[in-house]
Amino acid sequence: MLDAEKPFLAALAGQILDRPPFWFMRQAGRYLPEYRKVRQQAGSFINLCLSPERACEVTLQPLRRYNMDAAILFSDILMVPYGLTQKLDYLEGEGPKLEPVRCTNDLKRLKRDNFHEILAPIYQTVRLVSSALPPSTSLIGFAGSPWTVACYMVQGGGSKEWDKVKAFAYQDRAGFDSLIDLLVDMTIEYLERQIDAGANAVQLFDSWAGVLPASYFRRYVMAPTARIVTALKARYPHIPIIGFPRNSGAMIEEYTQETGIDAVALDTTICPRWAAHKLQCHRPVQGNLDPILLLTGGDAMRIETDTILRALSGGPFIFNLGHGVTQETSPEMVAELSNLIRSWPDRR
Ligand code: 1CP
Repeated sequence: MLDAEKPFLAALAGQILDRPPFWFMRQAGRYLPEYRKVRQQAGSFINLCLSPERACEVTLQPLRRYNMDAAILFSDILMVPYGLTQKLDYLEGEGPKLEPVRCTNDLKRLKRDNFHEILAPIYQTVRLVSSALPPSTSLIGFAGSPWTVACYMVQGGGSKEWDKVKAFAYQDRAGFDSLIDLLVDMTIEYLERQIDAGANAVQLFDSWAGVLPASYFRRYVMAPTARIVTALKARYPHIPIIGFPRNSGAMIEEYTQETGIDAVALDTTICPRWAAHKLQCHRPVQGNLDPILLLTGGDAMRIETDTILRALSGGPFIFNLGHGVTQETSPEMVAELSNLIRSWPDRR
């Protein structure tokens, strides 16, 4: 498929389009009644991720409503620890719970031998979605970045402080390095399989990139990202890689220029005009409407959307949110935002 036929890939290749392509992080999920229905039929969230027909269906649901320029594989960043046989559960209303790995000795519990067998249904989902999409729509594969996945693996779930994972990194460098090395290897293989199955681009979600001091950011966010990019580029030079170093503040400049990623996703806190000057001159950017504006709508949402479009649509740009769609969002508000983005050429 030529980039010209897929606006999302054209923007990632550096083209400036009249109407920026768009998709939304967490565009599939609990804010959609049709998702809740399939989710219930699947029984558990893990079951949903590992049932190719159902996962394909929920991947396509938001596109039927809003016709985004890209679909994102329906799965979760924690399927990588699951493939390494770490015990994982998603508790209703509480988020993910894992049996934590807190020291070198605990790492022995992680087994990589059956990784691809365990995750084979995910590759099958990619194949199903890929063959169902129209030629103008792209399919995004994804993984969590090694640092963010390690956060959940060591902490055992979500956290405000991430004290346990930092303690591991600060006290046992060799041990923590070996966990990161394992995650770099598995992430490369995992994304390679998604690309082989039909993903047109991949995104690395680094949701907790912003909690580290600069020196550790370089070691555990930037260096592993660069290793993944180098390995994928060697085999798939034409597959674009988007990095999302959430809340990394000023470090996003170094991250954008030095990891080799093709495009950078901006979190909600990044000033779009600053990004136009400092980042978009180096790489295409994606972002960054505050997803909470989808709860309130009105002038605040319209003005903020146009501010982003005005600042960034003069360069290679993909409209997105600064973080995921929240569960409380009304589907009608997502329709309004989609229409606003589509009608930008009439207002610019
Ligand atoms: O029961 C349910 O329906 C569970 C809710 C849910 C959903 C819909 C979870 C549990 N994961 C997902 C899907 C998901 N997760 C996608 C699919 C596609 C899409 O975007 O439409 C993606 C890309 C993710 C990625 C993900 N999972 C991230 C990175 C992005 C981000 O949001 O920062 C993270 C941190 C996770 C972990 C996770 N999985 C689920 C939850 C509730 C969480 C967050 C836990 C926390 O608050 O720390």
